[in-house]
Amino acid sequence: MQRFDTVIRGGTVVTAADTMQADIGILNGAIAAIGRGLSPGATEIDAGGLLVLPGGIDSHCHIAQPKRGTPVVSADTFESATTSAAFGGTTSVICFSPQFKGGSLTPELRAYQETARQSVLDYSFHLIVTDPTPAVLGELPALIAEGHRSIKIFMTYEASRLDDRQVLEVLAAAREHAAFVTVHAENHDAIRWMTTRLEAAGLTTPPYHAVSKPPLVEREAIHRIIMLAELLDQPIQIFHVSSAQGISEIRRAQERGLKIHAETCPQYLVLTAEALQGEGFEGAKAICSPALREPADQEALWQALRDGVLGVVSSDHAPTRFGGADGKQAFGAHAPFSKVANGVPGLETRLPLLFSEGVVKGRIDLQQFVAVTATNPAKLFGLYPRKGSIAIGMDADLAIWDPGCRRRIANAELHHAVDYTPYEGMEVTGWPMTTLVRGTVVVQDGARRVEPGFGRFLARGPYPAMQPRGVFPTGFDPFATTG
Ligand code: DUC
Ligand code: ZN
Ligand code: ZN
Repeated sequence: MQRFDTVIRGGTVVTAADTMQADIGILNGAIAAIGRGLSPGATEIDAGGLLVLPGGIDSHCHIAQPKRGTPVVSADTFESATTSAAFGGTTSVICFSPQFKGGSLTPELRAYQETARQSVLDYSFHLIVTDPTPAVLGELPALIAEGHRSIKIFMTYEASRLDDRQVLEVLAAAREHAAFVTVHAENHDAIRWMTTRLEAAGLTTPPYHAVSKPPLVEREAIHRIIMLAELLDQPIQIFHVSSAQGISEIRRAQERGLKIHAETCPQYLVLTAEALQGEGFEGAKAICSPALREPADQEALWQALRDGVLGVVSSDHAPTRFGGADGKQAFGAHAPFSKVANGVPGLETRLPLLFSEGVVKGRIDLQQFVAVTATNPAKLFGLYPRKGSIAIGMDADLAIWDPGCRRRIANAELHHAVDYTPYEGMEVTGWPMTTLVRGTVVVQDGARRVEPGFGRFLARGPYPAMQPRGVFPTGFDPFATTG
């Protein structure tokens, strides 16, 4: 009779393909058996009446990310951020190691690796490239070979944006050295122009943040990055898609067979631009980029999740305090919107919000929920088949959910170090009760059960989603060696 370290007994097991009544037997951190009436485990977890889901993979979250040239700091440490994520049913995170203009990638990465040693969850990094000089591009092959298989680029923000020529250089380097590219797509000059005009008119309160960056600035940049990626045949993922207009560009590209992937985030599914209207400076809590949109955009996002045009829901967790001199009010309690740090916190609430607003309200089904929160990000970023589903041999990264648990979101009960949540007071149905990583219980009965440092770095090798198609629009292959 096979002995297991742990058996999760009597739950409803859900994957992106199936729902089944089954026990899960775990041995040496991996799923060793899925079946009925499994033999006893050294530890038994009763999942009767509960759902057993793959642990969430949050493939876009800013955790203790170093910043330069700003008084704003990350409120979270790796410990607080990953603890918070674990309480929300997430088991792996992919966060960002930045490069700063004039600097290089490798020393920043080495310092960030040290910080990340406090992680409670398994983790991996995207490399942010803000200044693709030949020297910086020359660092990429070794770093990619080390397992940092994805690069993040920005089309806006003064400190980080690339022009189109630089975008092409990064896409080309990624293609040549087998890395994937993720993109923040907004038209920088259009935003700057609108911001200058709004400021001249004295319109600087938080609601004007959304006026300064309407959906068309997202649409234009999405269209442009798709064209640039097509030119040299490089698969990409577009981050935090917020608008119906943005989706229309992505849908068109996918229908043409291009390897264009895209994600959205709970803030765009759950909040609208109305959240920027709060009393006094309260609206600054909802300043994020792209900006919050209208109900019709939300409808388009839900439809795109159902259709598969949007394949991932990440948090874009941005751990900026609301109060204090190092948060959203760093430039004053009534700073113009252009001076307010962008982003909302959301590691812990990502899955409960999507479950409640998506599955419980019938907008997506359980299979779609698992796909966009775990299986798809695992496949898109090279963590599959180690992570992202429930199958024999995979890491036993699991979240055991009470689908009927009703909870009112309160920042005081979350585990991040940020002093607010934009979802304060929202009622949700469904919350993860127990989270396991590699078979070890990380969160149970409202307490963390592992020490900081339990998390492991996830090196990523080449994988199918990042493979180019081998199709060039001109017929000329810019990567062919001439002989
Ligand atoms: N937008 C970003 O581009 N990054 C962090 C947070 C945000 O809202
Ligand atoms: Zn971004
Ligand atoms: Zn981000």
